[in-house]
Amino acid sequence: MKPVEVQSKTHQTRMNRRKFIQNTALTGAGIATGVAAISCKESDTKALETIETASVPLAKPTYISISTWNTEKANTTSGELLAQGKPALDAIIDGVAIEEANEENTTVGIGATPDREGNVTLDACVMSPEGDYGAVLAVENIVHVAALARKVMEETPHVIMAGKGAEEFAYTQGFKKQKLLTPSSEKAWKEWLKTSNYQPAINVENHDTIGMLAMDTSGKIAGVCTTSGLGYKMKGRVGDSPIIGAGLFVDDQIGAAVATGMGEEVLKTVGSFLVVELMRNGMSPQKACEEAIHRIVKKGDRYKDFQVAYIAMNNAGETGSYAIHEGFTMMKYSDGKSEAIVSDHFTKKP
Ligand code: SD4
Repeated sequence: MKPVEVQSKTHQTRMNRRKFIQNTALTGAGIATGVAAISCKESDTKALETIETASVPLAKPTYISISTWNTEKANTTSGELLAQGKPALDAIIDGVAIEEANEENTTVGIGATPDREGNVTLDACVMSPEGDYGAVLAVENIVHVAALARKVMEETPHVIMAGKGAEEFAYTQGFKKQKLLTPSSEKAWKEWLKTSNYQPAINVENHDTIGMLAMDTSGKIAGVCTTSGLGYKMKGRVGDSPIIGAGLFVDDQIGAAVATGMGEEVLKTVGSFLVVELMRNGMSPQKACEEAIHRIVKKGDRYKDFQVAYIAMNNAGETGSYAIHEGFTMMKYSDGKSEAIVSDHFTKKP
């Protein structure tokens, strides 16, 4: 792949201009960089008129990484790679690998909570700026399933691989076999067996599915989601996280969204695709996340017992997040600064 530094200024200018015009046409918000306005030709009169009448807010950040929950180390790792000019997809795969290898995170990678029969099965997917997709479902014995999903995308004629087939494919790609059930996750599972009460917690702050979206210095957007799914799920259960449009969706021309929480509800509303389509129709990332949550809560009262949250970014560098309940945080790293953004939520008292 062409190194980012080598991409000519002309390329970047062209891209910024293209993105700006498109964004302006879609949102009317007039979010621009100076470069975009300067580089417009006469043939773009219509777009220029919009530029001239629109207010021009702060310049777009040169790169951004956002992630679900308090996953600061992972998100900062991604952000710092972006700062070095690494492509968005590389940055986020390396970023989420931190949580996949973190034994204390009981919902991702090694040390994750198993299904009710004691098997740790992982789900992950990736989407590239080109709109390509790869996913693995219910994979055992492999820690870095996000990287494996990327291999499915890049090295196979398929987009989804599941179970044993995905695991065997991993070994052909040089992944190591590793036991994912740690002494502590095994102990917790044995405790759980005493009651076998299946009650997914509303929030598992600091330790939950990690979804990450990034825009790199050339303006390209990629996304990833990696998880062990709901703790003590039925054997064979797969959630939203590895499913395109539900757990993750990226359209580099518009933006990207990723979900966390009760996957069954995200699947039924095709949540991440919905967020991106709402942005395509002019909504900000924040409003789009809010509308996607409203689609879930308006179905009845069941939302009182589960959490769902979305994070999103658009190609102008705006970000947003929204959850059903209090307690969800989005990490954001842009232009050298890391922030933990406490998400607004639907059940907030007026
Ligand atoms: C799932 N959405 O498997 C995942 C779990 C999750 O926060 O994100 N938990 O349903």
